[in-house]
Amino acid sequence: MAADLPTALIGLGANLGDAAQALRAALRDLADCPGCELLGCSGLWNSAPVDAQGPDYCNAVAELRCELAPHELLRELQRVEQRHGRVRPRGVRNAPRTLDLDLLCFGDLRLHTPELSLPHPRMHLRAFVLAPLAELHPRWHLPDGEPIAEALRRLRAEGQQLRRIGPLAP
Ligand code: PH2
Ligand code: MG
Ligand code: MG
Repeated sequence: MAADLPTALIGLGANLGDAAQALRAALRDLADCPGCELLGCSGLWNSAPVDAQGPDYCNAVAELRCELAPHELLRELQRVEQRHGRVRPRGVRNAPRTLDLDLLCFGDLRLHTPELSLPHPRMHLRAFVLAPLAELHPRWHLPDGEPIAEALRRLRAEGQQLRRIGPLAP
């Protein structure tokens, strides 16, 4: 696959059933998505729910090289979520889920459509996104220019708790 294609960052999360197993299986599914090549992934993180109810989450971040357009990739992510039994109860915000795959960034693209905003508009507020992302890209800067390590310090100081529990990839 051409090396100059954009890379997409995907946030993986789950807090129902065997969440760690779901994230491992989802990583294989991402590697198998048409037009996508898995470049790398973070470890597996355990995190308290942020702005949500239910059990603790498992979270991770994966990086894909991608021939698809952003909306095509979004559709692939939704297909994988559905294959993992994702349901979206009406009227419940951030309901517990068997698998959540969020498109965080697609190269440097900035996009605002009803289905998809890029970069993900809440990623700078979430240590469960930034901690795994910092493993992959420790010198990464948030879209507003803040270094990822500083953003992470800020979120941890605000009380967001998470810990690395092991590798995601075999
Ligand atoms: N996802 C949410 C809301 N809250 N909290 C944690 N710890 N991890 C998540 O993946 C998560 C969350 C909405 O998608
Ligand atoms: Mg999410
Ligand atoms: Mg989602």
